[in-house]
Amino acid sequence: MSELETTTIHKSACRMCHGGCGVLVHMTDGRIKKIVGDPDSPLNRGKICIKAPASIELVNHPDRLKFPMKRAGARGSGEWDRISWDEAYDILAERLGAIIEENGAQSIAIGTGTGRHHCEFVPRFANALGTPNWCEPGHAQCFFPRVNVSKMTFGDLPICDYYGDTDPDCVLVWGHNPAVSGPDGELLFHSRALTKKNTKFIVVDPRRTLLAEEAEIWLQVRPGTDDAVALAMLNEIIGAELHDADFVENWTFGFDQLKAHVQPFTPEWAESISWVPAEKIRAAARLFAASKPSVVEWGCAIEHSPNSIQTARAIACLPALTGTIDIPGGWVFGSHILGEFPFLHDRLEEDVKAMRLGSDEFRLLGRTNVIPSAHIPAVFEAMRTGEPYPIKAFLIFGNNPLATYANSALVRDSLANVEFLSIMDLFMTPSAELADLVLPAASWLELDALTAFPFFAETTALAQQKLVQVGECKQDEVVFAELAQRMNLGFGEEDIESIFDARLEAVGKSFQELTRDGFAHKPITYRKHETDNAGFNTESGKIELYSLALEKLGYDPLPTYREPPESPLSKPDVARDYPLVLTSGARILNFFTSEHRQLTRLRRSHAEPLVELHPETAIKFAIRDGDWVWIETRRGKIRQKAKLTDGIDRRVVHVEFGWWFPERDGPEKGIWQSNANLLTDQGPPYDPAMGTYQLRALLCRISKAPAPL
Ligand SMILES: Nc1nc2c(c(=O)[nH]1)N[C@H]1C(S)=C(S)[C@@H](COP(=O)(O)OP(=O)(O)OC[C@H]3O[C@@H](n4cnc5c(=O)[nH]c(N)nc54)[C@H](O)[C@@H]3O)O[C@H]1N2
Ligand SMILES: Nc1nc2c(c(=O)[nH]1)N[C@H]1C(S)=C(S)[C@@H](COP(=O)(O)OP(=O)(O)OC[C@H]3O[C@@H](n4cnc5c(=O)[nH]c(N)nc54)[C@H](O)[C@@H]3O)O[C@H]1N2
Ligand code: SF4
Ligand SMILES: [Mo]
Repeated sequence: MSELETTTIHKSACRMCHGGCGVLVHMTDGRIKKIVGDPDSPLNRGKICIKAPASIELVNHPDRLKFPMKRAGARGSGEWDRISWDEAYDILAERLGAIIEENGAQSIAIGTGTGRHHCEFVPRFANALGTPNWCEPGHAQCFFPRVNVSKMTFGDLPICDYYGDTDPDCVLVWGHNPAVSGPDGELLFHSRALTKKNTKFIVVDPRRTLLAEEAEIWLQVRPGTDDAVALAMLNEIIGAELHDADFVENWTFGFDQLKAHVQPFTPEWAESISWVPAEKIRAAARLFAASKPSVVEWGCAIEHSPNSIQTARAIACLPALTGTIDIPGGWVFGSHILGEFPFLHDRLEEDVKAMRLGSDEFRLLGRTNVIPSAHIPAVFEAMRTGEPYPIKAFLIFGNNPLATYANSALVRDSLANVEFLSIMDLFMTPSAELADLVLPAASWLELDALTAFPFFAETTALAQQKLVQVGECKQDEVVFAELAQRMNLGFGEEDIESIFDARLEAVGKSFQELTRDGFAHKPITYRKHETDNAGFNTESGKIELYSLALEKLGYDPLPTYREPPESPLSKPDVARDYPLVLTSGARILNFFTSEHRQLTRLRRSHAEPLVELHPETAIKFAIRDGDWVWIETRRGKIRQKAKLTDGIDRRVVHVEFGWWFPERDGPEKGIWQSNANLLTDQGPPYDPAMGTYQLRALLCRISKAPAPL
């Protein structure tokens, strides 16, 4: 280092996944040199994963989109003209203005992806624009089923208390792999650390994960049948009177109804459905009931099936029965450090809200949801058919729709039908190649953001600060405000710092002050329901084993089982041709959704997409470890490389999701080769309340494939 160079250290929060691990960013003469964990962060306490240092490569990557671009040739031809932001805003204002005038704002759909820095600003922008139709591939099938179920059952979202002096005695890990996925970043480190302590693990997963290896009990469930297992655990706990009778009596509502309801759902009944031996289900129920404090780590696998709400409801009833709620080391409610986010929901008139696609049928998704959203299949159908009204424009801010929505071929056909497609992204993805306008997005080191973690519990507020500028990249939030100004929307025009400052009033700091400190923390207090007999924020004031909210919406108030729509039991005729059960998308440490495939540091140790097979299944099809394998469903056919493991059932196949190959020439960049969503289905049936479609329990067949060219 020359004598003139100066190094400064800045606090920020890593956003290479949707977590927010506190980090220290070392800068020398305006360049990022090093990213290390912030030991002061109450969340990750100095730990980071391999993705955080790879951010430096992301910031400087030669393939980054750096300027707005407008399509020059035919759609998907890969021909682009560089334009200025001014011109981009002119195009947007003109095209959107014309659609609003002719068809109404509801004919503009807004898309985004999961939990990134701007995720709350996207529905806010949709509201500002006047459209009820915003969507993201992870909303009905990721986290929001859990959030909504929690609000309806407990009045708030419980999180696992890893933050105080008491460790959980038992962790019930359900359809979740936090030791890899985070997913709020720091959970990765907490879950791994607990395996070294006395905490016992029960893991419900079709694959033997790192935590399953360490577990007291591993329930190797057939994909998509978690509801049956959870109901049987309720049956066992209630039938053997293992529940906390005092807690149930004082703090829950509907125990007698639940008791009568779960009587038929014996562990033997669940065994015949889920392939999990009845004795193991009993043992898991008994261990969970005997442990206090205990927690549930539930993940998105329970939400990748069309019974997402009732599956989450059945699981949520378990800790309610054992009374491990809001106690040290238990399932606790957060401290909600920030003031409310200004979503601008009231900007939409009731008749406009009523036009939200799919909201008549999926009333939890489209109406009472904590952030009401449109039904994805209905949005794509409106693009294709113009029914019930046309979607003329789709504006996407951070989503690669061909990679992450179900049934990529249908998605492609739907996108081809919209008159105007605009995509804002860090890179020219295969989906962005189909757009008319592409906008360059700033990465997490290039923007200011305020986020509170864990999501919806908000014990810790984190500031990200803009440290570098790449090309003409902008952060999405700024684009929303500038576009709102350009279009004279009269809503959503404020600068983002004023929004951050308003949310931080409760903390007593400005955003600038938070930026200096990196974070603000509000510790969790316990047994809040006992304080002044406050109870729970539900209609009955108690934990609702019987959900009055669901009943009011016209859905089952008690948890139910529903066989996956394409399974050996529900479609035996299809199973004759497609005899294996397919699941998809278990998270990979190196990547985030369809991201990071271009970062050499992360790609090096996971170069190709892998399909997991049992060695005996592989022998049947003459497949060896490392061979390319065709995986085929009734929707499509892809190739991934065989990874043989006896940690998966002989009847089950797991494919990775999110795969495309940024290094390939041509605009398609290999999106049609190994992409799991060529196999999945967007069709009905959906979760009756949330509209969830099926990503993880389908029927497939396999065969040996030649290596792709
Ligand atoms: N590194 C990294 N971290 C991530 C992400 C990423 O892409 N990469 N993605 C983020 C996102 S969007 C999310 S939603 C979270 C997801 O993170 P998690 O909620 O942990 O979910 P997954 O890892 O997708 O899957 C968890 C487990 O579900 C199992 N599984 C598959 N089918 C079933 C089933 O039918 N039932 C049960 N019980 N289990 C099943 C898989 O074997 C897997 O081990 O991670 C987030 N964090
Ligand atoms: N088969 C199958 N499909 C799945 C899943 C599965 O397990 N199996 N998981 C589902 C789940 S849980 C989820 S949450 C979704 C995930 O779906 P998404 O979160 O939508 O993920 P991506 O499609 O990878 O889109 C993210 C895009 O945003 C870009 N990006 C990153 N940061 C920014 C930013 O700050 N601004 C902008 N404008 N762009 C940015 C990235 O480069 C990337 O192209 O996928 C779902 N799809
Ligand atoms: S877990 Fe997520 S937030 Fe934490 S360091 Fe890794 S990528 Fe960053
Ligand atoms: Mo997700």
